[in-house]
Amino acid sequence: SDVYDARALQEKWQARWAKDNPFAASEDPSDDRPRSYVLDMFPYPSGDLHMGHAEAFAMGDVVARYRFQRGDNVLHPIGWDSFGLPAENAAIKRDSHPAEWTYANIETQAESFKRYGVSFDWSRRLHTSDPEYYRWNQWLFLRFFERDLAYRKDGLVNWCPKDQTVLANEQVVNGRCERCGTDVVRRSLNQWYFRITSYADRLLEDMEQLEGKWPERVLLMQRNWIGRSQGADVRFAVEGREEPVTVFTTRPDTLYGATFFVVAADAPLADELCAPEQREAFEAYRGQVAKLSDIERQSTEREKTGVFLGRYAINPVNGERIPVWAADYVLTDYGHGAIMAVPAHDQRDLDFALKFGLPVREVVDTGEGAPAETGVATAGEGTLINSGPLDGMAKSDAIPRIIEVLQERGTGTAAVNYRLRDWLLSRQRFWGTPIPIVHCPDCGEVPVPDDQLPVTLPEDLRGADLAPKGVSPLAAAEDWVNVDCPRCGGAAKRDTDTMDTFVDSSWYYLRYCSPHADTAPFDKEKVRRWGPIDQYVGGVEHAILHLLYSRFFTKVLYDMGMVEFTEPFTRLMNQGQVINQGKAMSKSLGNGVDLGAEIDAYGVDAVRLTVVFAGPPEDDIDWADVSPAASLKFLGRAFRVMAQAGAASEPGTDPAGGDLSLRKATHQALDKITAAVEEQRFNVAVARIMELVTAARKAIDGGPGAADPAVREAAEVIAITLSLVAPYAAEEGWERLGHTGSVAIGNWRTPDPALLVQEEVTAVVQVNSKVRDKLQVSPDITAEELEGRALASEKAQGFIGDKTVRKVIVRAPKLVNIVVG
Ligand code: ANZ
Ligand code: ZN
Repeated sequence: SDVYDARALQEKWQARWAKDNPFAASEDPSDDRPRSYVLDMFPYPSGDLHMGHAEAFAMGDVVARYRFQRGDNVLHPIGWDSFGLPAENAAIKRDSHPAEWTYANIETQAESFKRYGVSFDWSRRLHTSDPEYYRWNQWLFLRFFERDLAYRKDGLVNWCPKDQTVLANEQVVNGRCERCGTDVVRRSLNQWYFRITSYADRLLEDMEQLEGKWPERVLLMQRNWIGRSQGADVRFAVEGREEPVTVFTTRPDTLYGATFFVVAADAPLADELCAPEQREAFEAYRGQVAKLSDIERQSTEREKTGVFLGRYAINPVNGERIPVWAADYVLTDYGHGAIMAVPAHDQRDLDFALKFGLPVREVVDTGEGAPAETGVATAGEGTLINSGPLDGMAKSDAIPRIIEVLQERGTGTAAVNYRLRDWLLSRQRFWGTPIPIVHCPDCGEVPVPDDQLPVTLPEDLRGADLAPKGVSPLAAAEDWVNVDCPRCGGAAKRDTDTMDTFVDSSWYYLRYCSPHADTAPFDKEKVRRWGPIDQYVGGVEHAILHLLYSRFFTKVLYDMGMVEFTEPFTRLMNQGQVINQGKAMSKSLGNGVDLGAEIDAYGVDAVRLTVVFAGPPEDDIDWADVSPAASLKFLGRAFRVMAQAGAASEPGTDPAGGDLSLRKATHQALDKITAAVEEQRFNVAVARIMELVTAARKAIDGGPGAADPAVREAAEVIAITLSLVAPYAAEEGWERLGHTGSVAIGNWRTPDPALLVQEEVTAVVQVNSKVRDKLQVSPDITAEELEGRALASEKAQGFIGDKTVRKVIVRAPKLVNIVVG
C-alpha cells in the first residue's frame, strides 16, 4: 500500500534501530571521518517528556542527523540530571525514597525518547544520581578544595523558608526562590562556596571566542551578571577610627563633589561607627531595613531613607569634613559596603541629599541644568569645575589623573569590581552529592581520601525523614555521620550538606566521552578527540546559571591540565518555547498540550515536522497556530511519491536522461535545503522539501510518470532530506525505494552545479517611471542587490545626473524605479 501508517512504522523502525544501533559514535582511532559533538541540555526526570522537550530535541536532532548524513562520526548522547528537590518532595509526599520516583521517571522518559526517534547513542547514557557519576563530583570538589577554589565561610546567604535550604544568588529571581516562588530571606550561615570570582576576568574575556556563535542576548546576560565595573578604591579617614574606610567608585573624577558619606545600614561598620547619641535612632532604622528584600532596597521608586551616625569622614583630596550616614540603598556585599556620595552626579545620592537637606556641589559642567534645582543628576561628559587642580580637565582625562594623585599620596588605587559573587554550593537537602569532607575537632576540615570515594547517601532515610528542617536530613543518619577522622583516627563527623545540583551539570558533557571511566571523571584523550561541543542546544532559561558554571568548570579543568580548551560549547542554539493560545502552558489556565496525546493522534513524524516547520528554531511556537493534521497530510503525500517511485524503477537508475525540469527542481531544492540547514533555518528547509514533493507529484501525474528516472531522483532526495525531521517516513520511504540499511547515515548529496544554473530574468530600470536600462538578473535577486545594480547602471546614471535621488522603488526581480528631483 502507498498509505503512510505512522504507528506501524514507529514500531518497525524503533525495533530496527534498537537492533542495528546506527547512531553509536565510533571510538575507533583509525576512523578518520570528521568528528562532531552535538548535545542537547540533559533533561530533569520530572515526569514524562512534554512539549518543551519535543521542541528542543527535535531541533537538536536536525543538527545531529544532518551531521550523520554528511558522513561525520557524530557523538549525540543522552543522560539525566537526576538529583534535585522535586524528587525529594515527591518522596516526602509518598513516604518513599527519592530514587524510586527518579528512576521510574527516567525509564518513562527513555521510552518516550526512543519513540520520538531521537538519534542518540544509548550506550553512553548516564544519571547524575548514580554513585558512579557523583563520585566524580566529589573527586572534583576535592581538587577544587586543594586549589583553594572550594572554601567555607560565614556570611549572609539567601534562604528559602519553604524549601528550608540556601540558594545561590543565581537561583534568586526578583527576590524569590527560583523553584517555588517563595520570598527569599537573608540568613547568616556557614556555607561552602566555589571561588568563581577568581575567574571573573577570564569568564568575560573568553566570551570573545563565542561572539557570533552564541545568541547575542545570552552573551549580554552573562556580561551583565559578571558585571565588571572599573574605577577606584578611595580611602577616607573617619574621625575617631584608626583605620581609614575604603569606598569603591566608578567616578573618582567627582571626588571634590563628595558632600556626605554613606555606610550600608546592615553592615557591621555602621554599627561600629554609630555615635552614642545616635544609637537609638540607628537601631530603630536598622530594624526596619532588616525587613526589606534586596529588590526593595535597590528600587529607585521608593523614597530614600537613612539616619545620621553622628560622625564625620575626611575627604582625602581637600580635607573637607563630611557627615557619615547609614542608609539602605547602599548594599553590604557590593564594593566595600560604603560610598562617597556625590549628589550632583549620582541620582540616588541626589534623591537622598534633597530628602535630608544635604549640600549638592557640581564638579562636572555638562551644560545641563543645575541638579539641585532640576532634581536630575548629570552623568554625561563635561569639564571639571570646583575641583582645584582638576579644573578645566575633561572628565575622561580627570579620571586617570586623580587616580595617579591618590596613588602618590597612598589614599587610593585603580580598582575593578564585579557584581559576580562566589558560587554558594552547599544545600541542606538530601537528594544530592554529599560533600566529601569530615569535620574533626582536632584537624578541622579533612578531605575524604580519594580511595574512599564515593561517599554514598545513606539508604535508610525516606519519607518524613527528608522533610525540610533547616539542617540537612543527613544529620539525622547517625551511623553515617559519625566516622573516624581520616587524618588522626579520632571521632569526627561527616559534612551533612549536599552539593548544588548545578555541580552535576557543570561537567557531564565531558563524562559522555567516556561514560564508564572508573579511574578519573573522564578519559582525557577521548575528551581531546571529541571536545569541545560543536553544537549545544537548550533553553534560554539556562543563559546564566548552567552556562556560566560550565564555563567556569572548563577553565578550572583547563588549569588542571585535564582539558585542552577553555570554552566548552563552541556554538549555542536556544530553541523557543511551546505555548498555547498565546500563553505559557499551565494547569491553572488549562491550556496544556500533552505530547503523548499529540503523538497518539498524529504520529511522531507529524509532531516533529510541525515543531520544526512552525518557525525559526529560536521563536516560540503557539500550538494554537500550527496544524499537526496538515503535517500528517503532507507526510502522506511525500510517502506516496516515494512508494510510487520505488514501485516503478530500480535503485541505481541513472537519472541523466530524466525529465530536465524536475531534475533542476530537485537539485535546486537540495541546494537550498543544505544552505537552510547550515544556517539553522530548519523551517525554510522543510518548506523546500514540501515544494519538491509537489513538483514530484506533478511529474508523476501530469508529466513523464512515476517511472521517469528524475522522479526516482526526486523521491530519493525527499527521503534523505526528510530524514532530518520525519525519520520514520524517511526510513520506510527509502526502503520502498529499494535501498537496504538506514537512510540516516552518510546519504546526503551534493547538488550538480550544472543543474543549478538558473535562467536569468530581465529587470527593467526606470528613472522617474521612464525605462532607461534593462539588466539580466537571477530570479532570486534580493531587493538590496537589485537596487545597487540599478543605481550603478551607467545608462540610469546618465538620467540621474546631479539630481537628488528621492526614492527607489524596487520590485525584485522585475523592476526598479528611481525617483529623482
Ligand atoms: C561616587 C559616584 C559619583 C558614583 C557619581 C557614581 C556616580 P557600578 O557601576 O554598579 O559598579 N556604589 C559603590 N558601592 C556601592 C554599594 N555597596 N551599594 C550601592 N552603591 C554603591 O556602581 C558603582 C557606583 O555605585 C560607585 O560609584 C558608587 O557610587 C556606588 F557621579 O561613587 B559612585
Ligand atoms: Zn582529626
